[in-house]
Amino acid sequence: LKQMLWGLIVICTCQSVKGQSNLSKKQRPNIVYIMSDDHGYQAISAYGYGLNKTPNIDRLAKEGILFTRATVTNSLCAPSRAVLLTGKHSFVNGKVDNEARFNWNQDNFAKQLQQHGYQTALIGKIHMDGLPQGFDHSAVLIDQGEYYNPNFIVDGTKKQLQGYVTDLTTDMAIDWIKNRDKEKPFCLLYHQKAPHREWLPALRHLSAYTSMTVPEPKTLFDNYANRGSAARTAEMNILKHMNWAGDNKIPPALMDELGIKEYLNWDKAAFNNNLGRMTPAERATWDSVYNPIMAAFKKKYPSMNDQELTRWRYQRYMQDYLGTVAAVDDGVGRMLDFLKENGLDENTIIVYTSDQGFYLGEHGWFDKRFMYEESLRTPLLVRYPAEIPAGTRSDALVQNLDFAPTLLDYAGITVPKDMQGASFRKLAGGKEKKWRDVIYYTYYEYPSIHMVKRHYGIRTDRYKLIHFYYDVDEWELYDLEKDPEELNNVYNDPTYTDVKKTMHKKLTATRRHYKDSEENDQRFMPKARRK
Ligand code: SGN
Ligand code: CA
Repeated sequence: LKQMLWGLIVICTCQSVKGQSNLSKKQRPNIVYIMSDDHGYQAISAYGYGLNKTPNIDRLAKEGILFTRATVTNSLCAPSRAVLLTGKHSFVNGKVDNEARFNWNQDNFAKQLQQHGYQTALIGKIHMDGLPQGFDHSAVLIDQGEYYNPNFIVDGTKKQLQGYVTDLTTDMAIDWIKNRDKEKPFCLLYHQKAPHREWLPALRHLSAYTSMTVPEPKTLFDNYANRGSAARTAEMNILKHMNWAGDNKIPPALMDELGIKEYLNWDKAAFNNNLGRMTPAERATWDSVYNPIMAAFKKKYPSMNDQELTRWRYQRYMQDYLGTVAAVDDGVGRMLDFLKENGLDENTIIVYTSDQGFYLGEHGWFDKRFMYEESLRTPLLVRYPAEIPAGTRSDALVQNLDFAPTLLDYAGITVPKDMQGASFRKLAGGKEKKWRDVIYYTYYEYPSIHMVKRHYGIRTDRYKLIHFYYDVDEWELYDLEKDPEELNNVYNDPTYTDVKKTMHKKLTATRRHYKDSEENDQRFMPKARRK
């Protein structure tokens, strides 16, 4: 008996030693975390919006789980990435907006995986200064990155690569797995720049996508009535605030000829810089597709009214946006095939998501930032046949806050206590039904491009309460069951008095739970604006 007890003690001590996962070496799954930039769930065919076809991303839905109501905590690029890495809200990890510095010295889940014997890599867009920490290898774009012949920082050294960014990112991601140390499990963060503005598709997709007609959303001509001032003053309307040259690809010379003025003073420069990166052969192919479109526009423009122009600009926007998604989907296909061919498909957790959602013309908008559904939600699909039944759908209120704890949980690593998210491993595996009933959201980047006011709020299964602050003090309440498009703020509607009360109570409790406060709201304002 004594010997047995000693044996037990030895086993237990070995397992809890730092550097060991709670799982045996063989069991530890690999992780391929795929994240694109600004990929709205509406542009994934598995979500059923009928805008485009993404057969490869859809494979993840068929073979794994699709979350219909996954959300982010702060709908902006760099803050979302900071939440992913740290498992903490923006006001805790410090990266509240695209400008704030991200402190790489703080803990992140890649560092945890590394400390527990995983080999890790980060390839593609990260949008944060400083050498990434937690990765054995990194090849990242500079800031937003470029579509054609982009610059990468490979393990600290800048290099210009030849080719199309989405394909290059996929090539590097696959090569890294090929050349890995086969004795160790791996975690790869494979982050696409696409479909971020200014939406330059790969040459192979130009013809098909520029000739498609995309269905219009019901709210394309939203007049922002029955809401607060935030929706009315935001600058992300397709007709009024989208760039003509950079975004819609109208050559600067044609803009001049037609008397179209830049809305942002870098519009023409963006067009020239983006297309200027192409080789002469690439440019010739591009021109062969876009020149006829622009010639037709030149004829039509003088007689177009605002409605016609909105429609034209919406089509131009969506054609290029969906065109860039096509290469992302090709990349997912190549990755899935590669994993399968190499016998890695059973023991690898594959995640597909975006850094946030995006407006594809809903409310007349592009961009994100708001706590309204299209930008609050993000696509999320996970494939892991060892645990997740094929073809599962879940409407649970999971968030990007949960990625770090979930992935650590799958790897058998104890989740650090200060991470604020929760592991959705059991939920995804169908082993648990219980889940949070409220999510918390914060947004800070104002005043800034797109002028979306600072706000925070909560969303439950049915309701959403938002507080816009800083230069206003406005509340909005939405009944998502009766008003899924969020066109009617019912905050002052007497029939919602009780709901309002309950939601306020929940908001206070949720702010307290995550350790957010008015002091925090103040702390992240420019000094001159603080109380
Ligand atoms: C740029 C874009 C914005 C976009 C931000 C943040 N303008 O500023 O439309 O919201 O990036 O995007 S652009 O004219 O410069 O393209 S994020 O995804 O990186 O947060
Ligand atoms: Ca983004």
